[in-house]
Amino acid sequence: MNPMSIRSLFVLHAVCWLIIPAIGMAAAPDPSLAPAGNGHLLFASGFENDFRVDVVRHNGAGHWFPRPVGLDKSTGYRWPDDALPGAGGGRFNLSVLSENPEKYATVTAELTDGPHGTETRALRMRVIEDDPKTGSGTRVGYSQHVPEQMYSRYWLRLPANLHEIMNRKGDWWLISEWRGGRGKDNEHKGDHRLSINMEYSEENGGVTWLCHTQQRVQKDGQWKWVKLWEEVSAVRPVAGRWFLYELYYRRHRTEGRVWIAMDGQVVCDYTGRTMTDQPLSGFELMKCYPGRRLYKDKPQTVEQWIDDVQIWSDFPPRTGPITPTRLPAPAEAE
Ligand SMILES: [Ca+2]
Repeated sequence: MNPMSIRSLFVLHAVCWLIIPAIGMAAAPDPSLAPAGNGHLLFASGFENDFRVDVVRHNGAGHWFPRPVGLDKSTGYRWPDDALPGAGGGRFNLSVLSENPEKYATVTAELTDGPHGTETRALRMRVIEDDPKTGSGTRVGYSQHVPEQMYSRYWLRLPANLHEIMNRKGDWWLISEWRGGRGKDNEHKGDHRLSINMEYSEENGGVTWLCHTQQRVQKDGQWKWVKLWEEVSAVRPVAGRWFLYELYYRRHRTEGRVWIAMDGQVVCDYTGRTMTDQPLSGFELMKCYPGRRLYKDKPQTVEQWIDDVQIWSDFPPRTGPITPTRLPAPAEAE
Protein backbone atom coordinates (compact mmCIF):
# COMPACT_ATOMS: atom_id res chain seq x y z
CA MET A 1 0.00 0.00 0.00
CA ASN A 2 1.48 3.35 -0.94
CA PRO A 3 1.87 6.12 1.64
CA MET A 4 -1.00 8.20 0.21
CA SER A 5 -3.40 5.28 0.66
CA ILE A 6 -2.19 4.84 4.21
CA ARG A 7 -2.74 8.54 4.79
CA SER A 8 -6.29 8.39 3.42
CA LEU A 9 -7.17 5.52 5.75
CA PHE A 10 -5.55 7.32 8.64
CA VAL A 11 -7.54 10.51 7.99
CA LEU A 12 -10.77 8.46 7.83
CA HIS A 13 -9.85 6.71 11.06
CA ALA A 14 -8.95 10.01 12.76
CA VAL A 15 -12.23 11.68 11.74
CA CYS A 16 -14.31 8.65 12.85
CA TRP A 17 -12.42 8.57 16.14
CA LEU A 18 -13.41 12.19 16.72
CA ILE A 19 -17.02 11.98 15.52
CA ILE A 20 -18.29 8.58 16.71
CA PRO A 21 -18.26 9.46 20.45
CA ALA A 22 -20.29 12.57 19.65
CA ILE A 23 -23.15 10.47 18.21
CA GLY A 24 -23.17 8.01 21.05
CA MET A 25 -21.74 4.87 19.46
CA ALA A 26 -19.24 2.64 21.19
CA ALA A 27 -15.70 3.73 20.47
CA ALA A 28 -12.35 4.22 22.11
CA PRO A 29 -12.83 6.93 24.73
CA ASP A 30 -11.54 10.29 23.60
CA PRO A 31 -11.62 13.05 26.22
CA SER A 32 -11.51 15.85 23.63
CA LEU A 33 -14.24 18.48 23.87
CA ALA A 34 -12.68 20.76 21.29
CA PRO A 35 -15.12 22.99 19.41
CA ALA A 36 -15.95 21.99 15.85
CA GLY A 37 -13.92 23.46 13.02
CA ASN A 38 -13.16 23.00 9.38
CA GLY A 39 -9.68 21.62 9.89
CA HIS A 40 -7.97 19.04 7.81
CA LEU A 41 -5.11 16.86 8.94
CA LEU A 42 -1.64 18.15 8.04
CA PHE A 43 0.58 15.64 9.81
CA ALA A 44 0.38 12.64 12.10
CA SER A 45 2.85 10.25 13.64
CA GLY A 46 2.82 7.60 16.30
CA PHE A 47 6.63 7.38 16.15
CA GLU A 48 6.28 3.92 14.61
CA ASN A 49 8.71 2.28 12.22
CA ASP A 50 10.56 3.50 10.26
CA PHE A 51 10.72 6.67 12.36
CA ARG A 52 14.03 7.16 14.10
CA VAL A 53 16.12 9.94 15.59
CA ASP A 54 19.29 10.29 13.55
CA VAL A 55 22.80 11.21 14.57
CA VAL A 56 23.16 14.34 16.63
CA ARG A 57 24.78 17.15 14.66
CA HIS A 58 26.50 20.14 16.18
CA ASN A 59 25.84 23.52 14.60
CA GLY A 60 29.34 24.75 15.35
CA ALA A 61 28.19 27.44 17.73
CA GLY A 62 26.30 25.69 20.45
CA HIS A 63 23.30 23.45 20.54
CA TRP A 64 23.00 19.94 19.14
CA PHE A 65 20.35 18.94 16.63
CA PRO A 66 19.16 15.33 16.49
CA ARG A 67 17.30 14.88 13.21
CA PRO A 68 13.97 13.00 13.06
CA VAL A 69 13.87 10.84 9.92
CA GLY A 70 11.92 8.03 8.28
CA LEU A 71 8.46 7.10 7.10
CA ASP A 72 5.98 6.38 9.91
CA LYS A 73 4.20 3.45 8.27
CA SER A 74 1.31 3.64 10.74
CA THR A 75 0.22 7.03 9.34
CA GLY A 76 2.00 7.41 5.99
CA TYR A 77 3.75 10.63 6.94
CA ARG A 78 7.49 11.01 6.56
CA TRP A 79 9.80 12.78 8.99
CA PRO A 80 10.98 15.49 8.68
CA ASP A 81 9.68 16.66 5.28
CA ASP A 82 5.96 16.22 6.04
CA ALA A 83 6.18 17.64 9.52
CA LEU A 84 4.71 20.64 8.17
CA PRO A 85 4.29 20.86 4.40
CA GLY A 86 6.40 23.43 2.63
CA ALA A 87 8.49 24.14 5.66
CA GLY A 88 11.36 21.76 5.15
CA GLY A 89 10.35 19.70 8.14
CA GLY A 90 11.41 19.90 11.75
CA ARG A 91 14.28 19.08 14.02
CA PHE A 92 15.01 18.34 17.64
CA ASN A 93 17.18 20.62 19.69
CA LEU A 94 19.30 19.61 22.67
CA SER A 95 20.12 22.82 24.50
CA VAL A 96 23.51 21.60 25.63
CA LEU A 97 26.76 23.44 25.00
CA SER A 98 29.15 20.81 26.39
CA GLU A 99 30.57 17.89 24.43
CA ASN A 100 28.89 14.48 24.86
CA PRO A 101 25.36 15.90 24.80
CA GLU A 102 23.82 12.49 25.57
CA LYS A 103 25.26 12.83 29.06
CA TYR A 104 22.87 15.74 29.64
CA ALA A 105 19.78 15.20 27.47
CA THR A 106 18.41 12.70 24.98
CA VAL A 107 15.46 12.22 22.64
CA THR A 108 14.62 8.70 21.46
CA ALA A 109 11.76 6.52 20.22
CA GLU A 110 11.25 3.56 22.55
CA LEU A 111 8.74 0.83 23.29
CA THR A 112 6.45 1.49 26.26
CA ASP A 113 2.92 0.86 27.50
CA GLY A 114 0.99 3.21 25.25
CA PRO A 115 -2.01 5.49 25.77
CA HIS A 116 -4.42 2.88 24.34
CA GLY A 117 -3.43 0.01 26.63
CA THR A 118 -1.01 -1.74 24.31
CA GLU A 119 2.73 -1.61 23.83
CA THR A 120 3.79 1.02 21.32
CA ARG A 121 6.74 3.14 20.28
CA ALA A 122 6.64 6.62 21.75
CA LEU A 123 8.90 9.64 21.92
CA ARG A 124 10.96 9.90 25.10
CA MET A 125 12.44 13.33 25.92
CA ARG A 126 14.87 13.32 28.85
CA VAL A 127 16.86 15.88 30.78
CA ILE A 128 19.45 13.82 32.61
CA GLU A 129 21.96 16.18 34.13
CA ASP A 130 22.62 19.91 34.38
CA ASP A 131 24.98 21.14 31.67
CA PRO A 132 27.14 23.72 33.45
CA LYS A 133 27.79 25.54 30.17
CA THR A 134 24.11 26.12 29.37
CA GLY A 135 23.15 29.22 31.27
CA SER A 136 19.41 29.00 30.71
CA GLY A 137 19.11 25.32 31.58
CA THR A 138 19.39 21.96 29.83
CA ARG A 139 16.34 21.15 27.69
CA VAL A 140 14.99 19.19 24.74
CA GLY A 141 12.70 20.70 22.13
CA TYR A 142 11.20 19.96 18.76
CA SER A 143 11.06 22.95 16.38
CA GLN A 144 9.11 23.18 13.16
CA HIS A 145 7.47 25.56 10.73
CA VAL A 146 5.27 28.24 12.30
CA PRO A 147 1.72 28.16 10.92
CA GLU A 148 -0.63 31.14 11.25
CA GLN A 149 -3.31 28.87 12.65
CA MET A 150 -3.29 25.27 13.81
CA TYR A 151 -4.79 22.68 16.10
CA SER A 152 -2.58 19.95 17.49
CA ARG A 153 -3.03 17.05 19.85
CA TYR A 154 -0.83 14.41 21.33
CA TRP A 155 -0.80 12.04 24.28
CA LEU A 156 1.60 13.05 27.02
CA ARG A 157 2.86 11.13 30.06
CA LEU A 158 4.64 12.93 32.88
CA PRO A 159 6.58 11.24 35.70
CA ALA A 160 4.68 9.44 38.47
CA ASN A 161 6.57 11.53 41.04
CA LEU A 162 5.78 14.86 39.33
CA HIS A 163 4.15 16.36 42.41
CA GLU A 164 7.04 15.28 44.64
CA ILE A 165 9.74 16.84 42.46
CA MET A 166 7.72 20.03 41.88
CA ASN A 167 7.06 21.08 45.44
CA ARG A 168 8.83 24.38 45.99
CA LYS A 169 7.76 27.93 45.26
CA GLY A 170 8.48 28.84 41.67
CA ASP A 171 9.21 25.30 40.41
CA TRP A 172 8.24 25.22 36.73
CA TRP A 173 8.28 22.95 33.70
CA LEU A 174 7.57 24.22 30.19
CA ILE A 175 6.06 21.88 27.57
CA SER A 176 5.40 24.15 24.53
CA GLU A 177 6.69 27.54 23.43
CA TRP A 178 6.37 30.03 20.55
CA ARG A 179 9.02 32.73 20.19
CA GLY A 180 9.16 35.92 18.17
CA GLY A 181 12.25 36.98 16.27
CA ARG A 182 14.37 39.98 17.06
CA GLY A 183 14.33 41.43 13.57
CA LYS A 184 17.21 42.62 11.41
CA ASP A 185 18.56 45.06 13.95
CA ASN A 186 18.75 42.29 16.54
CA GLU A 187 16.99 44.45 19.04
CA HIS A 188 14.68 42.84 21.52
CA LYS A 189 11.52 44.56 20.34
CA GLY A 190 10.34 41.41 18.57
CA ASP A 191 10.77 39.13 21.56
CA HIS A 192 7.29 37.83 22.18
CA ARG A 193 6.93 34.44 23.83
CA LEU A 194 3.95 32.25 24.46
CA SER A 195 4.60 29.50 26.98
CA ILE A 196 2.58 26.52 28.18
CA ASN A 197 3.87 25.62 31.64
CA MET A 198 3.33 23.76 34.83
CA GLU A 199 4.14 25.75 37.93
CA TYR A 200 4.10 25.16 41.68
CA SER A 201 2.78 27.79 44.05
CA GLU A 202 1.42 27.60 47.58
CA GLU A 203 -1.21 30.15 46.62
CA ASN A 204 -2.64 27.74 44.06
CA GLY A 205 -2.23 24.75 46.38
CA GLY A 206 0.35 22.87 44.35
CA VAL A 207 1.20 22.38 40.70
CA THR A 208 -1.19 23.86 38.13
CA TRP A 209 -1.20 24.52 34.39
CA LEU A 210 -0.22 28.05 33.48
CA CYS A 211 -0.20 29.80 30.07
CA HIS A 212 1.23 33.23 29.42
CA THR A 213 2.75 35.60 26.89
CA GLN A 214 5.74 37.76 27.64
CA GLN A 215 7.28 40.53 25.62
CA ARG A 216 10.47 42.51 26.03
CA VAL A 217 10.00 46.25 26.38
CA GLN A 218 12.51 49.04 26.85
CA LYS A 219 12.45 50.44 30.35
CA ASP A 220 15.02 52.72 31.96
CA GLY A 221 17.39 52.08 29.07
CA GLN A 222 17.16 48.30 29.37
CA TRP A 223 15.11 45.57 27.70
CA LYS A 224 12.90 43.87 30.27
CA TRP A 225 10.36 41.06 30.10
CA VAL A 226 6.76 42.10 30.72
CA LYS A 227 3.95 39.58 31.07
CA LEU A 228 1.16 40.58 28.66
CA TRP A 229 -1.39 38.09 29.89
CA GLU A 230 -1.51 34.96 32.00
CA GLU A 231 -4.09 32.28 32.72
CA VAL A 232 -3.57 30.00 35.71
CA SER A 233 -5.74 26.90 35.56
CA ALA A 234 -7.32 25.08 38.47
CA VAL A 235 -6.68 21.83 36.61
CA ARG A 236 -3.85 19.78 38.12
CA PRO A 237 -1.30 18.10 35.85
CA VAL A 238 -1.82 14.33 35.79
CA ALA A 239 1.19 12.33 36.99
CA GLY A 240 2.25 8.89 35.82
CA ARG A 241 -0.42 8.19 33.19
CA TRP A 242 -1.19 9.23 29.65
CA PHE A 243 -3.49 12.20 29.04
CA LEU A 244 -4.53 14.09 25.92
CA TYR A 245 -2.87 17.46 25.31
CA GLU A 246 -4.67 19.69 22.80
CA LEU A 247 -3.79 23.16 21.63
CA TYR A 248 -5.20 25.61 19.16
CA TYR A 249 -3.26 28.71 18.11
CA ARG A 250 -4.13 31.58 15.78
CA ARG A 251 -1.73 34.43 15.09
CA HIS A 252 -3.41 37.83 14.85
CA ARG A 253 -2.75 41.39 15.96
CA THR A 254 -6.13 41.75 17.68
CA GLU A 255 -8.17 38.57 17.21
CA GLY A 256 -5.72 35.83 17.98
CA ARG A 257 -6.62 32.86 20.13
CA VAL A 258 -4.81 30.38 22.34
CA TRP A 259 -6.89 27.39 23.45
CA ILE A 260 -5.33 24.62 25.52
CA ALA A 261 -7.01 21.52 26.97
CA MET A 262 -5.74 18.63 29.07
CA ASP A 263 -7.80 15.44 29.00
CA GLY A 264 -10.82 17.43 27.84
CA GLN A 265 -10.51 20.13 30.48
CA VAL A 266 -9.85 23.60 29.09
CA VAL A 267 -6.90 25.17 30.91
CA CYS A 268 -6.56 28.28 28.76
CA ASP A 269 -8.82 30.11 26.32
CA TYR A 270 -7.27 33.50 25.55
CA THR A 271 -8.39 35.81 22.77
CA GLY A 272 -6.60 38.99 21.74
CA ARG A 273 -3.20 39.91 20.41
CA THR A 274 -0.95 36.93 19.77
CA MET A 275 1.80 38.49 17.65
CA THR A 276 4.10 41.46 17.17
CA ASP A 277 5.33 43.00 13.94
CA GLN A 278 8.19 40.51 13.88
CA PRO A 279 7.80 37.01 12.47
CA LEU A 280 7.93 34.08 14.82
CA SER A 281 11.39 32.59 14.98
CA GLY A 282 10.59 29.35 16.68
CA PHE A 283 7.70 27.08 17.45
CA GLU A 284 8.34 24.19 19.79
CA LEU A 285 5.25 22.06 19.85
CA MET A 286 6.94 19.42 21.98
CA LYS A 287 9.35 20.57 24.62
CA CYS A 288 10.83 19.19 27.83
CA TYR A 289 12.16 22.24 29.65
CA PRO A 290 12.09 21.67 33.40
CA GLY A 291 13.31 24.35 35.74
CA ARG A 292 16.87 23.61 36.81
CA ARG A 293 15.98 22.96 40.43
CA LEU A 294 13.97 19.90 39.45
CA TYR A 295 17.11 17.95 38.59
CA LYS A 296 20.11 19.95 39.82
CA ASP A 297 19.56 19.99 43.57
CA LYS A 298 18.41 16.37 43.71
CA PRO A 299 20.04 14.60 40.74
CA GLN A 300 17.42 12.68 38.78
CA THR A 301 16.31 12.26 35.23
CA VAL A 302 13.30 14.40 34.35
CA GLU A 303 11.45 13.00 31.36
CA GLN A 304 8.21 13.04 29.40
CA TRP A 305 6.73 10.62 26.87
CA ILE A 306 4.70 11.62 23.80
CA ASP A 307 2.67 9.55 21.33
CA ASP A 308 0.20 9.98 18.47
CA VAL A 309 0.96 13.58 17.57
CA GLN A 310 -1.43 15.18 15.08
CA ILE A 311 -1.40 18.63 13.48
CA TRP A 312 -4.56 20.04 11.84
CA SER A 313 -5.13 23.26 9.90
CA ASP A 314 -7.98 24.25 12.28
CA PHE A 315 -10.15 22.52 14.90
CA PRO A 316 -11.22 19.12 13.53
CA PRO A 317 -14.83 18.64 12.35
CA ARG A 318 -16.55 17.55 15.54
CA THR A 319 -18.80 19.08 18.17
CA GLY A 320 -18.85 19.23 21.96
CA PRO A 321 -19.18 21.59 24.90
CA ILE A 322 -16.27 23.50 26.40
CA THR A 323 -16.00 23.91 30.15
CA PRO A 324 -13.26 26.38 31.00
CA THR A 325 -11.82 25.66 34.42
CA ARG A 326 -9.34 28.21 35.62
CA LEU A 327 -8.36 30.40 38.52
CA PRO A 328 -8.68 34.20 38.39
CA ALA A 329 -5.92 35.92 36.44
CA PRO A 330 -3.05 37.09 38.68
CA ALA A 331 -2.03 40.70 39.09
CA GLU A 332 0.10 42.15 36.31
CA ALA A 333 3.73 41.10 36.59
CA GLU A 334 6.54 43.55 37.09
CA1 LIG B 1 3.15 4.93 19.00
